[in-house]
Amino acid sequence: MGYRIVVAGATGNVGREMLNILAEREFPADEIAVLASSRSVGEEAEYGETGRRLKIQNIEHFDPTGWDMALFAIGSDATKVYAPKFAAAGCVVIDNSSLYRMDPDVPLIVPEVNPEAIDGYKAKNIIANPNCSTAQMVVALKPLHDAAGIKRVVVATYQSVSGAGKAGMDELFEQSRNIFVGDQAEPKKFTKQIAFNVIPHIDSFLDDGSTKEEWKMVVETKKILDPKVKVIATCVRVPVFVGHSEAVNVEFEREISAEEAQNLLREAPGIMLVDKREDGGYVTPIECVGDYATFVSRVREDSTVENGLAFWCVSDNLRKGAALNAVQIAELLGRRHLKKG
Ligand code: 11C
Repeated sequence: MGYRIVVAGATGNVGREMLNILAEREFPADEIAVLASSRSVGEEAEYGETGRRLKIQNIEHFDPTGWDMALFAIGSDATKVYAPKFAAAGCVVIDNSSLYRMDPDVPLIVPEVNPEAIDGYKAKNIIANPNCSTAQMVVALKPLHDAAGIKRVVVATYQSVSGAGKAGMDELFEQSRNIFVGDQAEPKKFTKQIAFNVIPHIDSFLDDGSTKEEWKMVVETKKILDPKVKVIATCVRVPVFVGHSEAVNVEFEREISAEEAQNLLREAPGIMLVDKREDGGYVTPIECVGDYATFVSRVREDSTVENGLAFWCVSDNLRKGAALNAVQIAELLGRRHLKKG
């Protein structure tokens, strides 16, 4: 006997990837319901490459009673309406929005980093999935933190336009085409031209001059990895369709060489170390698309601080940064709490 699982937001970038990944990983589902807003009712969603097509149902009229888990990729506003309803009906919500991430009664989970924290899900029947830029960074930091104790992280991100949804991808495509044919490249979704440019601004500005995306990397890393770890982030949008990259500098309590770090990262779950120290011996976002791993390259010592290391990491933001992590949480929940069969 398998699970009855719901995917809400099945027409978006992340919802589609959730269906692909459930199918790829042969998630033991007896039944799958795919939900979206009334606009998409009547359409169908593909269940990965299985050839199965699932009819999209209206989330407004869906009764979650008797369903085991729901993967939500519907944004904070809709989550606020539907997550409490699903959770109260006994269907555990695994939510990709930022709404519940910092709620002390909601575990924020990256299965390679803090799987045991999932045991707290019963307080609200909700589990939160982190921001994409946080997820890949904490997977890479975890084995290094266990070995040498991280004091401080300085990170600059290079985030793809798919983090801003389909509208972000369309804007990069249209602006690039318009520039080639000599037309205007007016910004709509982004605040400045994204084609052939980079924009040091993701999400809204906060009073201290940082952005909400940068704040998320700070507070989510503390909640998932260790509240003692200090983080400063500069989050930048780049003209890449899929795949977030990060340049990370870490200061440790104890000495750790680049070679020790490479050996730890090579063995760590969820990481693929590609660090050849030669032309092309590193991973770029184009190469990570469709993959599950967080790729780490360019590991080296940082002599500007005591016990410092620097590295580069890249991951598919729609997968490890969102849909894959959500499916891994569903698998973890099944193994630890909702056993079937
Ligand atoms: C971006 N990281 O690249 C964002 C997208 O809190 O889940 C995901 C926002 C979030 O724009």
